[in-house]
Amino acid sequence: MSPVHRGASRRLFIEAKRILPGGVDSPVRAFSAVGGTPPFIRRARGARILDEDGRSYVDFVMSWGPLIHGHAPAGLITALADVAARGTSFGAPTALEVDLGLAVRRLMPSVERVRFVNSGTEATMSALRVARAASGRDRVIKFAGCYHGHCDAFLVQAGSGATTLGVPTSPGVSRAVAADTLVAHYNDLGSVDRLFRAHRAQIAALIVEPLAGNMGVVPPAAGFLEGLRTLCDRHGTILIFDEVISGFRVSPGGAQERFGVRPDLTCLGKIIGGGLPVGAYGGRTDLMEQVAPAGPVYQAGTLSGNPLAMTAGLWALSQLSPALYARLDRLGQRLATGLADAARQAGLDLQVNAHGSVLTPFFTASPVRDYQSATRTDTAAYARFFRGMLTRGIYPPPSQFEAWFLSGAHTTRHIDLAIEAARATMHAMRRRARTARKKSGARRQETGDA
Ligand code: KE4
Repeated sequence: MSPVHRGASRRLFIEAKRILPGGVDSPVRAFSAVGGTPPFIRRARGARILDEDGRSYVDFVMSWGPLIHGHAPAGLITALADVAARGTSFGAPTALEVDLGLAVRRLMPSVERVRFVNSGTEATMSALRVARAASGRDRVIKFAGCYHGHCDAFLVQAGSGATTLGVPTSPGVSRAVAADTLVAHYNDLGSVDRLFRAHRAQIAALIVEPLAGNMGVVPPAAGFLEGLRTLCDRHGTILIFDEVISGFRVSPGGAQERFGVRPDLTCLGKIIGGGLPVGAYGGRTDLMEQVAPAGPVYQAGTLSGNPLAMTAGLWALSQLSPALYARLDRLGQRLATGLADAARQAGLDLQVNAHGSVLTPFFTASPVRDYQSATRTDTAAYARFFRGMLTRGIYPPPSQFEAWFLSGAHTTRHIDLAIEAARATMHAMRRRARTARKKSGARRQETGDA
């Protein structure tokens, strides 16, 4: 298939690079890992996005997770228009923040107190500060390939865009900060135990994505989360669940409800804002009462808890239902099975890690259970697959190390369109690989290298 010539997006990308670093406001959007020009999006509705060249795509990025109800649902737009007319931000308390805080606690009882912020990064950064203050310790354990936003302490062997761009440990993070960040291996309790033994009584917190999404989707192995809980209890370390992706995604109560492990602190984002900028951190009362002005741990934010974002979050949580999750599970399973079948028919090695409405296809014959196995997969194949899907009107994440997201706006038809596009793309990949091998063989014969 010839590459899509996107005149308007191409012109906009050139112009964007003259004012925005890389032409984007978040690195993964620049398509560096998959090549080509990113479509500039004009508008979206339901499961579809429309670019500036008038091309429509079935969207499996969904703004990287917040849009569990799809793009621009009518109820949300109405609620936002109504509340915006009364003022967008006051810098003063509102009842809406209380309502959303209570809604979060009803769904996640471990969140006894909560503070709203404006992004997942702010949530994780603040949770770590609370843990350090409460414990009087400095060190933090994270996992290679997990991504907790761009706070310095977490940009060490980070996943998501940091891995996608080949800078899992970012320049600009001071050696002193990096020295306090210890890195373990996901689904490997032994690697965690060894860090605890080596840094006894110095570890303030352990932060984990209870369902990893930023090395691609990697579910927790049986007993892994329970083991983390046990080790943290044994060493007096605060267990932080980064549920920015999994919160309200894998179940109404997030991964902590789905897997039955209670963290001390939880970080939230994405769905909690319904598509507007909201993050949150919360958990045990004794910890959260350390946060100013109740306690001495300072954290603040001009637009934290603003009525627009609170309204969007309240609407999003109010629409969560058992029927929605049952539907998302069915559609996620259908897509995962369809991608695997397409690869088998094309004779390509593919592993599809899936959990409910999030999944990641990896081009490899081996299981993907952690960062090491994820980074050994054929990312060039993923890039070819991505370009083929985009050409065929499907918009997956432009990186191997991300999750595909479904929503309540996706239908069986959308899933089947994606599967049909995957079949055609994978067959084309197979044909191209065969042709390349034949040409390579012919060249070797000519030069006598055979
Ligand atoms: P934000 O600061 O981007 O709102 O949240 C940071 C964050 C924290 N924790 C987890 C588990 C996350 O996945 C994220 C952000 N996710 C990425 C996608 N993997 C956001 C997309 C982007 O960086 O452009």
